[in-house]
Amino acid sequence: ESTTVAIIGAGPAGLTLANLLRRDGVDCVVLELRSRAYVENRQRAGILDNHAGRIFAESGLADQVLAGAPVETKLEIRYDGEPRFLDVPALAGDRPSHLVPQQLLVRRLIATLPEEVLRFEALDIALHDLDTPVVTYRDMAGVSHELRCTYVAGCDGFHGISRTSIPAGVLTEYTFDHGIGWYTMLADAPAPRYPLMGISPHGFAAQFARGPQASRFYLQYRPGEEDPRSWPDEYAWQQLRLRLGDNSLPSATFTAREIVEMRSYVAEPMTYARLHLVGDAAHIITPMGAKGMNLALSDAATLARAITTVVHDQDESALHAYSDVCLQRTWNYQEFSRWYTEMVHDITADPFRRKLAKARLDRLFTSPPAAAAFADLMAGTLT
Ligand code: FAS
Repeated sequence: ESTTVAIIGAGPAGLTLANLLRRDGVDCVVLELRSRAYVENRQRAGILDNHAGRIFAESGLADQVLAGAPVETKLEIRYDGEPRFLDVPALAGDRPSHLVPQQLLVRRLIATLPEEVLRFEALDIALHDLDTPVVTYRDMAGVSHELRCTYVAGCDGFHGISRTSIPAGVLTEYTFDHGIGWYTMLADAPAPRYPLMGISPHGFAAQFARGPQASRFYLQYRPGEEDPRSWPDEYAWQQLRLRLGDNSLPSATFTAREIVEMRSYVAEPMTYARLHLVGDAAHIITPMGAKGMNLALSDAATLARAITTVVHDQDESALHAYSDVCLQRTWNYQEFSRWYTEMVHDITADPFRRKLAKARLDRLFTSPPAAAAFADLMAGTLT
């Protein structure tokens, strides 16, 4: 069997790439390790930034993907309980983001692809000879398959097999441990009027809507020093009231609890022979600024455009530039995410650096160019 692009992984990156390629008449096959049900129910990101929304709008997919998705409005930041508001879409020049849960996006992107393109529960996927690629895998019946292709798109996330198929010594890998953990809890507590962040000497907290009568809460903790999984729920509620400056928060039941330790990772280059890494397969960013899924979608759009240009115009220039274009955007967002993390978290006991973080925050409310620069990155920049 043969195809132009073998896409490894049916997450946001792989499914967006498949949809964009097919829109441009380029054939592809998506090989996914897990079942359709597993992939469609994995909850993760919640925000589709404006740039990512435009990717779907420009490819005629907006109706399927964005249908009914609420538009982001203001952001409320309380410093020691003192509320201040940023109208991020307006500050970004009327470029609103959409609130789209990742599993809903994945479900909608699967629905727009014909059955024959998607191969779920593809086992033991292996890449061979990346100059003239062949992908082998086994189906659930135990039958072995061989897929010849012109290109391989490694969309299989951080723990996939694409990046590790690149020979040792080729990649330069960058890792960073932010020294911060988030304890996140789902609860049937009424959603806040706006996405809410609390900054206080007790640490960072946040409350975002997850439907009209549900909220996702976040509490900063210090990995290695604290383990929030041992915290009684009442202590978590007490910390949320303290850090969000909201004594009216009810002690509702937590329906889900999770801890996320903030780490960043980037592998360079994102291309080796005819393998192109896309999304989490190449980089991991903290959820601060909600750029993980949006970076994956931007990589997918860049690769789709590049491959389409080769297939239709025999012009390989965009494909040769793929890695550099995506890495420039990735490092731009890594810097933004770290800048944002330092601004809102209790990241240091050093009083001087705490004053710097406060000055960084105040500038957003006193300097229109500073506020516009922040909003531009929240909306998603083209580079
Ligand atoms: P994904 O990991 O989503 O998809 C990879 C796909 O490849 C999966 O379906 C996997 O099953 C499959 N796969 C893996 N190995 C394979 C193999 N060997 N063969 C075939 N297929 C294979 N981002 C945000 O922007 N905001 C957030 O709030 C946010 N919260 C997050 C919370 C958590 C707990 C996690 C883990 C991530 C969060 N992220 C968030 C980041 C997340 O959304 C990723 O950036 C996004 O899923 C990246 O999409 P993909 O690159 O498609 O990778």
